[in-house]
Amino acid sequence: MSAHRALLVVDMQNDFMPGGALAVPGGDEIVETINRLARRFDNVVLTQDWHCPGHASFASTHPGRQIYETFDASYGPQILWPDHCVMGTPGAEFHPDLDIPHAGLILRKGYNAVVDSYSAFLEADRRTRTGLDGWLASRGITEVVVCGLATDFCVGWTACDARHFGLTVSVVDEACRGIDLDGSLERAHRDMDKAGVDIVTIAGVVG
Ligand code: VGL
Ligand code: ZN
Repeated sequence: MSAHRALLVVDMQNDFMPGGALAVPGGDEIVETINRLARRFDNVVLTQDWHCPGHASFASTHPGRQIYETFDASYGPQILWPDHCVMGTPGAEFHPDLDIPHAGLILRKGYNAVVDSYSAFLEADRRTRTGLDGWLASRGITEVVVCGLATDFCVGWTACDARHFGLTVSVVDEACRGIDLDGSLERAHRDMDKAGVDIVTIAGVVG
């Protein structure tokens, strides 16, 4: 355990589990792994994808658009997703077996109707901060370990942005699962590598 280190558990929500609105293959397989991992951390942050109905990242919001198409949003390319993690719905709740009562912060993101936020640090406009950088800094945390869903979207963007804010960052690959849309998993690994994110095993993290 280290007081300067936090575990970021990304988007372990029902809609990203098999049978959910935006299912990530094997998403449910990592719940127990993450519960065990979290017991080794004093500082744990849970993130929660949290969209309003009619969110800009939903294909259903854009007449004539299809799911998984890329849409030219004001802030850049936006993949259009099935409606998912709508605030206050069961799909937005955490997996019922996620058991991390000592988590100190639940950070919601993506609640701005017109801007998505894969990253737990910066919204998709790449300017609006969620406040997580300040929360970590004010608690003296300089190192984050990232796990959860999905490797190639919210985990990858969160890990790269954590580097951008000067943190030491590792991603526990076996405690993540990806969506893999048009090569997105390979691209995420390339981006993380370039950003200086370490890909580690559980043994490598908890020793
Ligand atoms: C995510 C797509 C849309 C994720 C969230 O948690 O990786 N992916 N919203
Ligand atoms: Zn989302």
